[in-house]
Parts: sequence; C-alpha cells; structure tokens
Amino acid sequence: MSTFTLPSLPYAYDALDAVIDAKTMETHHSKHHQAYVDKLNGEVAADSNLQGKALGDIIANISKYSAGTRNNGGGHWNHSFFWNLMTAPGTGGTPSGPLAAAIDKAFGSFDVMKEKFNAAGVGQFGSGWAWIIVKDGKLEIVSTPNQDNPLMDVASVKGTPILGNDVWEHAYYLKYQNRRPDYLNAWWDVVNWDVVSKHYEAAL
Ligand code: MN3
Repeated sequence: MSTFTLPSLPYAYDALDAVIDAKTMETHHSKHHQAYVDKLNGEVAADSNLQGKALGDIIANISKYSAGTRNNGGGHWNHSFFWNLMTAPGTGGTPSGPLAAAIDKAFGSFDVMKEKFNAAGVGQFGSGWAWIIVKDGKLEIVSTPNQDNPLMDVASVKGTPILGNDVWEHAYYLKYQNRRPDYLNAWWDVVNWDVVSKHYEAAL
C-alpha cells in the first residue's frame, strides 16, 4: 500500500543553481525526500491508526505515533513545503502588502527579520529547520530539531509556518561545506515571496 508520494518540483534541478547546485537539489529531492516518503509509507502499512489519515492530521497529533512516523512524516511535510517556497535566483521579489507590514511590525525591518532568521538557523544545533510562523496573528521566528515542525503537537512553540529553511547538512554541504551561515545568507535570493504571502494570508 502506497499512501504518500514524492511531489514533483515546480522547477528543474538546476533552476536554483547560483544558490543551490543541481546535484544537491537532485539528491535532496530524489533520494532524501523519497526516503522520507518510502519510510512514512512503511509506518502507515504497519500501523492501522495511520491508515486513511491526511498528513496534516498525522502531524498535528504526532505524539500519538512512533518516532519513525515523527521523523518521516515531518520529513515529507517539511520538504513538500520547502520546495514550493523557492524560485530561480533573483526572481522571487520581496515581501509586499500585508506580509511586508507584518514583518516590519514584528521585527522592525526586512533586514532585521533576515538576521534573526539566519541566527535561528545557525543556532539550531545539529540538524533541523528555521521557520517564520504565524502565532496568535503575529509573526515569530523559531527553529525545530530534526524533522520536527511548528505544526506538531510536540513543538515547544506552535504556529503555522509561512517560510522554512532546511539546515540539515544534506541541504547545502556540496556547495557550502561547513559554512551554514553562507548558505542561509545566499538562500534569500531564491525565496518566492508570492508563495510566502499566500501562506501568511491563509494563516491569519
Ligand atoms: Mn532536507
């Protein structure tokens, strides 16, 4: 039984090349993300409580399930979200409208927001994710370990993600090696702010 499937990317593997190289994108999507999907389907096959459940429902109640479901269900959700946040370098615009106003209100400016997000990504020990979430109608920056995310009932700060960056080494090591801060700085050039705005407006 195969419940979950690997989504296709909305661009080619080499589309983000100046920021994320094609080999990293191909391996990350076709090997790492595929493995989360396959292992999640293995969990579903082994646990009747998971069968027929939507991924969002599983994530929201993740404390009821196995560690394997947490890691691989989170991995599938996080990567499916992540791919769609990106677009070719320099084509993603900048925040505008209500999102731009919310960023200024929460952080003071776009540049301060980026600094705080980068600091959250650098400060996440080991593997994990940095996020901008909507919590009680306001923006916050958080990080989560491993493949956890702020939608999980186990998250220390819960909210609805509108942006997230993968700070696992597999996301950047070929091009940036140990230089996670350089990856985080460069990544802003591939963010698709139209998508982030849609997530923001849907989260309110
Ligand atoms: Mn990853």
